[in-house]
Amino acid sequence: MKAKGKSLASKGLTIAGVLLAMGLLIWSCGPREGAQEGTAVQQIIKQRNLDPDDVKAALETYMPPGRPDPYLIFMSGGHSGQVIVAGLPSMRILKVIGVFTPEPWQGYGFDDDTKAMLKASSPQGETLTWGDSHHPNLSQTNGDYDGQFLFINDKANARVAVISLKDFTTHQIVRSELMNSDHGGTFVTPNTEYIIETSQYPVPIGGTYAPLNQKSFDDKYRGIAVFWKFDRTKGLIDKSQSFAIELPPYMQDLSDAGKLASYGWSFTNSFDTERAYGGDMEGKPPLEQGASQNEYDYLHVFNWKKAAEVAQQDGKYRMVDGMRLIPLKVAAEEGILYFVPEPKSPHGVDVTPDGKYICVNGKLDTHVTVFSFAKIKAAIDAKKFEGRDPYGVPIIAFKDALHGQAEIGLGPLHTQFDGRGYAYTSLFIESKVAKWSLETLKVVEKIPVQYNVGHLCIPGSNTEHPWGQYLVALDKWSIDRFKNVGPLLPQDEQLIDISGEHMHLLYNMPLGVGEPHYAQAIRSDLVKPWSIYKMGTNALTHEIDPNATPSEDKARIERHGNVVDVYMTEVRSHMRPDIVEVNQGDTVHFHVTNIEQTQDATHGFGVGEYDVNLSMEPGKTANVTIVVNRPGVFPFYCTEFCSALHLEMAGYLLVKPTGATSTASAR
Ligand code: CUK
Ligand code: CUA
Repeated sequence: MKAKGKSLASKGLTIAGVLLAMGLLIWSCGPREGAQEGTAVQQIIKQRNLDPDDVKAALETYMPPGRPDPYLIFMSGGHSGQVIVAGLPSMRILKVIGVFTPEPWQGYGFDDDTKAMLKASSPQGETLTWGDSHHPNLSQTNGDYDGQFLFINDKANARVAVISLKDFTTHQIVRSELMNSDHGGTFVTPNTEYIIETSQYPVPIGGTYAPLNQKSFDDKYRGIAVFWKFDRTKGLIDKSQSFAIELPPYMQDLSDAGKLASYGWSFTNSFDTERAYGGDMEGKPPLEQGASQNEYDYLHVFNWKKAAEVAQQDGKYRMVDGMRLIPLKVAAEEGILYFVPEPKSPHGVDVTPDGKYICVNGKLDTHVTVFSFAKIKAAIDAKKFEGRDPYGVPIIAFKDALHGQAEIGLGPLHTQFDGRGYAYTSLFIESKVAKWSLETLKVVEKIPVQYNVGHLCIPGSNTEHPWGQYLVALDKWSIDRFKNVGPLLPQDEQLIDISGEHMHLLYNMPLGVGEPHYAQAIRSDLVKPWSIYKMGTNALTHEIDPNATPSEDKARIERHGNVVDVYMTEVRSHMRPDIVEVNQGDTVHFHVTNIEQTQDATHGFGVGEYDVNLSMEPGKTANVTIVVNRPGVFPFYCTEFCSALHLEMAGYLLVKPTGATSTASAR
């Protein structure tokens, strides 16, 4: 595979040309100094063996110290279970948000509230310690990003998380017993009315058991689509107003919501309409083979507006795990669900910014198939179907829904839009990004990427108004791109400039903290986070914590039997109280408040051997409970280097064995 694919001659670039173009060679200062600077720059270029493309790319991605990036990109962390936030175009990582996996630096999953949240979303009673985050989606108002919330799914455990962009922390994790894996989420409707989550691997509904044979698979196993209702004022999903739709046991893959022309509808594609389920040691083909027989699978077309109405009508839904479930039969009869044949075991489905077209990426087919929503709607209105699937769902004929097919290349997976009439599709097998025209459906250019590209991300691509300046290719393999750091290689996130007529590669970002699947990027100025917390804020509820200790004179220790409440304040550079003496077996609640209101004056609260670590941002209150079964002396200390006397910001937790003399009485 050719790495850079550049031809200097064809682009007619010279170092001097690039520098001149960037206004670098001639400084605003006098000509003599300018010439000297130019020489110095040229020396660096020579020493570092750079060519004109390198220099141009470096200049386009470099952010001078103190200057923030114009875009923020939110990348899923794959089986790290987290979300990674970076700046574009510098590709500097700004934060890893703890979502489905505990994250000690943020104290996420260590305080009582986030620990309880992770536990409550774990189905087996034991707290899950990982997730598989795939598809981040930014909240929208009128079809554009509003910078308020981010949602993400956990494919492994069928969970959906709500992240507040007020503080870039996870605020809610929900889960429905209806499914136990998801992939077609999270995708939001244009006003974030609903967050779509669809299952990937069919299972018996409601976490029950059914044997795995064809009859049982066909009759008992089901796919599910959940439409989680989002309450924007609370910033939380409202399970009681959410609903689900039962689906045939196909493997539903990705989703996207309609907008403008297709508002009120959503689309989910599928593979394995063969209903294969593996069994390679039982004489059946492995799933990859069994699921790849049919030339067409089914694009699922949902009328979610209609479904929301039907979910309120008595007798049309049943309650499962506290959620309204619309049975498959009702969905088919009420005009909630339709199928359109789609080639062939496709992967991503992406609605164009005008909402008129639905692009299905072929995966095993070399095309992006472009369906017309107007045609789909006309067929539905005319009740023009070519038949029904074995579960009674009406099928719209391929030709009745088709707008056209773009011949793209090998392994089309995901498509993004620049808002200027072009679409960009990742080609996994070719390791290329193809740029093609939405008007002519013809490829205009391909650029090699390194290597095996999955998703792409153009800022604002899934909104009505993509910004379209950059494209990030999220590559799965990086083989020869970076210094070898052992058999587990970093992922390669490649920044590509798409602002001009030709695409050109700007930057390779090695990512060694997770495997991003999808990413979304937003203009930075649209995100307006807090710089500090209001005094005593609970970071999970965003309300004043009932146990907040807003000033040092309120710091205290209260004992009620064998329960001890420690109301602690933190300020540079001490904790109050700094000696906490308890008895073996006591339950100790630490209620810690950072009473600072200075930006970045973050403290920590770490207790060794008891697995406690909190991140205490200015104004935050956090609670952590431990049962002190192990006697001894345990230093606690501030875990964030906050001041010159940070090391002195410490104290002692004394756990007195039964019958011992107390420190106080011995004094
Ligand atoms: S998926 Cu990973 S490359 Cu989960 Cu959207 Cu396509
Ligand atoms: Cu407070 Cu270190």
